Amino acid sequence: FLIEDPKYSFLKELGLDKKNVGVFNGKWQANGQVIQSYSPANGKIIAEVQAASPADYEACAAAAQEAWHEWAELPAPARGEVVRQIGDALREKLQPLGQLVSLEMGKILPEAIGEVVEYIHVCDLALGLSRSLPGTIFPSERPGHVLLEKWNPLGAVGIITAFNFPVAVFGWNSAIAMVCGDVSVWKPSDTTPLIAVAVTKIVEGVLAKNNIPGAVAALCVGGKDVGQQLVKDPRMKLVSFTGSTAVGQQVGVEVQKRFGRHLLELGGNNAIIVNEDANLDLLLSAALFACAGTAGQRCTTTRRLLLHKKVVYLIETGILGYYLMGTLEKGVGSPHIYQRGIAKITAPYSHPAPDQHHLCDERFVFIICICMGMRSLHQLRSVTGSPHYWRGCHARTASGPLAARTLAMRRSPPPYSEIRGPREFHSLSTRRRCGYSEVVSRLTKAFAGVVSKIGDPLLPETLIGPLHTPAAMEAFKKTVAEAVKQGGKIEFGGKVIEREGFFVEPTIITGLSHDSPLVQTECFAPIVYCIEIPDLKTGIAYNNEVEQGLSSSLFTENLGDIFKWIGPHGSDCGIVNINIPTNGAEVGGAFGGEKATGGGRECGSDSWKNYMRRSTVTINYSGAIKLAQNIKFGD
Ligand code: UN1
Repeated sequence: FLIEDPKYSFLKELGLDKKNVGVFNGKWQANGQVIQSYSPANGKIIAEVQAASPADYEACAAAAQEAWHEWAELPAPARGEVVRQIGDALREKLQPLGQLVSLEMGKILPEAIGEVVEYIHVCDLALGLSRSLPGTIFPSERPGHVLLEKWNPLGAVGIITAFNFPVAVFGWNSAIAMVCGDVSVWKPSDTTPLIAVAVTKIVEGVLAKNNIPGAVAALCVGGKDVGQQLVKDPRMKLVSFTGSTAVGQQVGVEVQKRFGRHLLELGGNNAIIVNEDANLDLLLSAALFACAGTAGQRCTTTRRLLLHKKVVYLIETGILGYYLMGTLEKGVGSPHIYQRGIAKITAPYSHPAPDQHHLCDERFVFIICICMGMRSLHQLRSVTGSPHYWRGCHARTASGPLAARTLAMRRSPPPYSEIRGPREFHSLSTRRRCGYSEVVSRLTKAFAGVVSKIGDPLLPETLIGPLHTPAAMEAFKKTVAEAVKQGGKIEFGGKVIEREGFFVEPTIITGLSHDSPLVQTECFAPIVYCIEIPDLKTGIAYNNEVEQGLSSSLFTENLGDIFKWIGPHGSDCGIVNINIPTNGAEVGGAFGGEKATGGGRECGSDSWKNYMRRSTVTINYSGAIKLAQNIKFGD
């Protein structure tokens, strides 16, 4: 057992043992089968957890139900205070809990810690919510009447979570449900039971300190059988389920049969559209995390890159040159130069037409940049970008007396005393069209750069950890083989890495049609399909044609296209990003997706409404009965 190895002493810090009880109903007691938890990085057993028997589940649900009465009676701010303390307890255990996530789930340590941070953030959010849960008063059409909305807790909620976010997704549900006045029964993935036990112990500590029954946050480690029991249980007023679309659909149907509520977070088949004018440097660093981060095991991982066939490639960043700034009376003589210095051009910008940006009245400000190595003013003109970044200023290339001055300056740089700077410019860059194939080749280079950083997720130099199970590795192999059979080309990766643990190479595949069954299917591994698009409209159509609708992103600098993308004919996903990866959402917004992703929303915004029931209340203080719609009935 790895738990006996001093290298993993953090397991003991979390109160874990060689044999652990996986059921908590206020007391730790389990009678089900014993699960061995493996580290995906080496296939070795970490420790054991005893799962729930059907009777154990029953005891959990009953204890949670019982605890609810007390919990629901606490004022929301008092519940918020308990959640705040849970956040603090998580802060104290951030490091060891992150390490456990890394060891048992397999994601790299910074991401594992990030996941615990996500739970902490939700605690902060829930704390605020506990003092601001709204209830609206509407104007009544009847005199002497008040029409209002009162929100009450649901009761017990069932939380079924997946292996890939074994802490955060529980946290999203639990923290919000708690301030809403609900209690929960948590059924974690049976491949991450140690994490569930460790998290529950942290929550238990806080509840005990506040003399609150532990069953407010009950835990029931188990497999499909426990899940089914929970889904069918009418005491579970809401079932929040994260997992595959296939299982989620069954959960939805079962819960609906008993008119329970469900919140489904199912599969994704997320795309990034790379528009013609996208900033490729941004795209490449985003795409690496989006496609290969977490070894492709986020429901928000980018599975499809939809690349405009004429993407503009910005070659240079960080050119050094000189600049002059001054004013020139329209149509007259020589310019007045008020500033010159060294220009450091840091971020490329792709808008090509300075002349589209108009000037302040009869004088205008100009900015000249003479890039080192520039052969002619003509060439300078061809690389001058947009002056967006200086309000009221205008970028011009040189002509007339200004040209002479510029050339002179190029031959002999201004005296040192006159040089200010370096000043950062954002608008100059050399641009050329490169298109789809060059983007793919740059992406391939970026992927190649991380291969040496695949390894033990607990080591600081590692960027990509293992897949979670041997079954996931098999699914990866099968998908790659099928892609090749269907005429796809492996541009990079495609292989299982020969070492202990479940490691695969991040993989780029081209040559498959946008509507081929493989491209339309989510494979929970680091495989991305590159597909060429002739224009944004087609890109949006491809983005939307898959059955899932979780996350999406568009890389562009074009304001009009951004509004198309977020508008009624834009992305049909729950998460619609611009110039960021598809994954890595913050907790402040509502998280979830449309269509086969299930339609649920968790975390921020008004997701709390899922965990409460709404009563519409009309109070008559007029002393007389008056019917709505002014109906006269009898006298
Ligand atoms: C998941 O993969 O189930 O947006 C959740 C993200 C994370 C959550 C992912 N904040 O990638």
